[in-house]
Amino acid sequence: MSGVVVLAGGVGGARFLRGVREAERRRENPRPITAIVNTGDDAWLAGLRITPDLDSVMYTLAGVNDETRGWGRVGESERVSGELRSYGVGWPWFTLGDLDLGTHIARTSWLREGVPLSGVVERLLERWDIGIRMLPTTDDEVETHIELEDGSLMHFQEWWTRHRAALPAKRFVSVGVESARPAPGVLEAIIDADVIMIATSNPVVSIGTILDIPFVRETLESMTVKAPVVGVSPIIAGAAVRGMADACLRTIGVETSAAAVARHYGLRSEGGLLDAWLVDTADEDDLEELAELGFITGSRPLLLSSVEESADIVDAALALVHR
Ligand code: FO1
Repeated sequence: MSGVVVLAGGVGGARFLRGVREAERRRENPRPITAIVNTGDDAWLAGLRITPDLDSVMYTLAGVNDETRGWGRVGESERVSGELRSYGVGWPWFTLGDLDLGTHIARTSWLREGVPLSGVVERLLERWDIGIRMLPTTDDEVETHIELEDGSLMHFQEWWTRHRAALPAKRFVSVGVESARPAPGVLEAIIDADVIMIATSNPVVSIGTILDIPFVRETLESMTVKAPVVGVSPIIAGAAVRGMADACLRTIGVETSAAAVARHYGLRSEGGLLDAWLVDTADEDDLEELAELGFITGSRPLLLSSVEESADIVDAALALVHR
């Protein structure tokens, strides 16, 4: 059995995974953890392959992430990015730190040797012992783009970091998704899992983009998967905790509430994703409606304020399906 399998995005997902690792460490018999991480934010930049969500998880669980900015390395410097800006190379609004560039150069050199992204992740993790297994959702390049009002496509990173998701978006497009396939180990981990967790990541551009890779959603929702699926709400008191999840939810016509996200993910017994859904105490009013729909529900404070607190949140979520 592949233990605890977690679908996760970047910054919020990394903090959630730190809680999953701590929760398992506190158990008498810790189970293996497999993170299936979103690759839709990835981009080619200055000739290098950037994989923000994989890097956020790797750096955070290695304890070398910049806790303040939420992305990149602690103790970072930006000498090379100043040079790139002077040459007009890359995106001036997307800073690649010097240490971070080390990761991108290593990744790109291996990719150029023909190593698939999943192999690159394995090699990077030989250096950072993060205590969990991390899989990219796919080895194929499937990048999230935004279709703007005028019909043009903009890369997610430009919309997100340059425009702070303030440009009205008509829809999200995962370019090339039709021909993509899950990375080695992804479907097997889902099928063999003891329990599957949906992290407090952006339901649209982190979790949704994982589910949109062919066969992922179908496998998760098929009854061959015996593991219960429990999610933790990324919305607290009707507001997105991190990033601009509300802008993304609005784009797909989903209300920014704990209940609306659960309904969006759907109930497992009706062909959806979730068996159980944990909300913040501020959203307890939503629980009655969700329970009537058939969700197993619970509530507690959900701010991932510390590793201990994150582990307590994970334990509370697991308790919903380990009755
Ligand atoms: N986010 C920003 O808001 N500004 C940046 O300059 C920036 C640079 C950056 C470099 C590497 C990396 O892995 C992530 C970076 N991010 C930056 C965050 C990134 O947009 C997010 O991690 C995700 O892509 C969105 O969740």
